Formats: sequence, C-alpha cells, structure tokens
Amino acid sequence: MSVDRARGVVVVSHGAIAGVMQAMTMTYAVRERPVLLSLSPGDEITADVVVDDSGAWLEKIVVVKKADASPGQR
Ligand SMILES: [Cu+2]
Repeated sequence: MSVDRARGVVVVSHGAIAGVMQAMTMTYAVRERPVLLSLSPGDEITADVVVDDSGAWLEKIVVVKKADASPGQR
C-alpha cells in the first residue's frame, strides 16, 4: 500500500472481491483524515469498500500488519 496524504487516497493491491472486482492495484479515497494520517506505506490493511455515485472509498480500515519502519524501505 502507498499513501498520498495530499490527495487523501491510498493505492492498494487487493485480492478478488466476489461479485465486485478482480484482484488489482487501485486507488481508493480515505475520507476519515485521522485514519489516513495513521497509515504508512507498506502497511497491510483490511477495510470495507463503499461505492456510490461519487466513487469508491474505504471505511473501517484495520491495519493487520504495520510496515517495517526502517528508513529507506519506501
Ligand atoms: Cu479494485
């Protein structure tokens, strides 16, 4: 996962979501600013994907594995 705080999005590689989409790498908005700020590049997360006419975003984000925080890993 990578994080773009300025745009309020994360880029996530996700597995197939039954009936919705195949496995892919894509950009999702994260609308909750404190949650966005808590995420780091390389974190592994689970989340609910919410879709409406305005687009898709993530809610209920849970970090299941924090990235190795050592410098130079990004
Ligand atoms: Cu997707």
